[in-house]
Amino acid sequence: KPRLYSGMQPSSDSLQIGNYIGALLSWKRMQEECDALFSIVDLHAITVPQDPAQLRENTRRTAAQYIAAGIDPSRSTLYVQSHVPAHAELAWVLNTITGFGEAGRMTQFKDKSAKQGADAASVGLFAYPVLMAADILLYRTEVVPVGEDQRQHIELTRDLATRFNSRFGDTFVLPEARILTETAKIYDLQNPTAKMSKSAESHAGVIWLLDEPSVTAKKIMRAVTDDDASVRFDREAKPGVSNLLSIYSVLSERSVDSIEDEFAASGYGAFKKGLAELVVSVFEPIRARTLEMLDDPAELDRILAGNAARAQEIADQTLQTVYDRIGLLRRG
Ligand code: AQP
Repeated sequence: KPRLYSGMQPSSDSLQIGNYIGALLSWKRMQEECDALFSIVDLHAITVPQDPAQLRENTRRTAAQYIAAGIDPSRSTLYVQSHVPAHAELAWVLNTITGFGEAGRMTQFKDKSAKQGADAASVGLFAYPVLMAADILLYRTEVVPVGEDQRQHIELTRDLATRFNSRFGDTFVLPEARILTETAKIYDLQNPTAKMSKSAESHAGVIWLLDEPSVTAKKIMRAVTDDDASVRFDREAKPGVSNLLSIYSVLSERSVDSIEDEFAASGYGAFKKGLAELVVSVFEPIRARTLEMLDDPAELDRILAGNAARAQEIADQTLQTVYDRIGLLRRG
């Protein structure tokens, strides 16, 4: 089975529907045919300021949502990144073979640091893609399912792996990005040309997995559309309606065409009502299961510890090989 690696940051107390559609749904499918590792990447989350108590809580909540959404911790390795020290250790080694200019060309860093202001951005944020390369390379990963925005980071990972292999001998497997389709990208309901995001400034356009059903329904009913009153997919001219159609299509496993046909004669109200019912019916059981698991944090921690041990076994082997190849003296 091909080895697969992916992760998500514990950067809020609930995941949003974009994380579900863009990541969890495909992870759930891919765990059947891959040897998958799914990480809660807390070391990545701290590249922007986090409240310590909240971060701890969000880490458990993210794990619970992974499991409630269908990631099976007895089949896939679901663990917390910082529980496996080799991530930070390999990242340090990779930092030493990464060019300063090379890292500076990463567009995500440019975007995020511009948002924060150049002086507020940390060295950690700058080195984020190198840590991501370490995550992937530690496990001899072959497949990395990511959105289009991560393509550049996977390219960097491949460059670093190639560089290391040619300098120190064949050590790393070159991973392939499995780029998720454009329809898997979900936009903010209030600002449908911007990606829906956990760290959006306003929550009005974000559908949270753990929102009360009535709140979810209200947000969908208030989603920005247009005055054309026709339920039709046109990303350019009708971004709001197109976004709602994407969500409808993915969650109902129906084609956009058939949904357009169904609502051809009705206005936006009926369409939104149908979508709200659909979203609530998918999220309600996930929400209930998540809250149930959060009632027993000791059991959740036990699962995470067992999975971290499994991940660590693989990671430590790779790290030891790397240390030997670059000439670090083994502790006697
Ligand atoms: N709007 C989205 N549409 C489709 N997929 C999405 N993902 C996130 N937003 C959307 C996917 O979810 C995973 C989460 O990755 P992450 O936690 O590392 O951060 P992100 O991509 O930056 O996600 P957020 O929600 O926007 O988090 P913050 O605000 O913390 O940066 C990835 O697989 C991503 O593609």
